[in-house]
Amino acid sequence: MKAVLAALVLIGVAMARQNPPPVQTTAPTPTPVATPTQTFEEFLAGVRADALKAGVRKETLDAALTGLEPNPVVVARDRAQPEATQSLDDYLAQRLTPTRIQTAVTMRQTHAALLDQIEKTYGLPPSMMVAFWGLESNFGAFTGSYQTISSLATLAYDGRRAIFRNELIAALKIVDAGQITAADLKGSWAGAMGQPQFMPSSYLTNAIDFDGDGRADIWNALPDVFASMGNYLKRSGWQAGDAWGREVKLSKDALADVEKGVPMRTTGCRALKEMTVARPIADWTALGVKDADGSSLPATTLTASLVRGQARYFLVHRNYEAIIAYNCSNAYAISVGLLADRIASQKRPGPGQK
Ligand SMILES: [Ca+2]
Repeated sequence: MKAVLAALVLIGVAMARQNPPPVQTTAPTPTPVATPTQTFEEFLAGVRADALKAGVRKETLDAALTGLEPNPVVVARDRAQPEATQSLDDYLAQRLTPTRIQTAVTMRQTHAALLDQIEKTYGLPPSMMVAFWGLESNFGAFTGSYQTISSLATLAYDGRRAIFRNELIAALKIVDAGQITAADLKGSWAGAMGQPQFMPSSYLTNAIDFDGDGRADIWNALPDVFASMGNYLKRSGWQAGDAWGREVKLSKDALADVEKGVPMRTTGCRALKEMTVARPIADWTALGVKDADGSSLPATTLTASLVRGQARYFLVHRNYEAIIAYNCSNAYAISVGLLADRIASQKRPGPGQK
């Protein structure tokens, strides 16, 4: 699960009865930061003992943990109070810039053969892989330069959060397996790694060595990057050939009827609780929901849930929940879907065309 990062980066959007509240876009502190009663060295000794029990070799631990210090920059980032708030609508406007869309279209063309090949294995369309890639790491340009082991040790120690301690042990397993050296294991300050921004536990479950060189290199090898994303989505329930959802229009009356007649979900991660239960398209049509261009909703056997911004509304299908499994945020997931649509709608040049 990438939920660790999602819990930190709360870019959810609330589907409240009134106007949805604004969205936090910087990382809040999820739990009060306790003053540690252990020294950092004592903490590391405990991690070391647990990692050994989990099968990590002594030599790996010696190399990775000796001389490790908490990173004060990570502590500062972690403790920073959220500064900005942003609605779903503003988030979309900021993320889906003409430059990003154009780059995405170009990247889809540049890597067409590889993306098409990976789609055959995992069922995730190239437009989706490129959309995830673009939003996670700006097409691989920004993967984070923090030492992952140091970041996770800092976060686990400072505030005593078990979730980061588990991620730290997962990171040590990755190094122990020879996937990458501890020095090259880098990512965001919060521990998300490489071009798909996987947490270490997610890497252990989902990363794929698609080019067959013996390492699942999500930092540098595009075949591994795209295949790992495809595998993640497939494992999260992505159904090949299904749509993710679409933007829709609701009149004021229709919105009032939806609020009266369609309950919100009560289970799942935060973003899922911010959407309605799933209903057949015929029900949404009966409630007065229209396609974004004002026409009737297209027929589909897929059920749909409503995701609501301040002025923009979306009906989403089961594949949307696979995107949410990658990052539990409606603003994020809608961005991925819309960007993928923009990529897929671009006609690729045929043979002999430029
Ligand atoms: Ca590889």
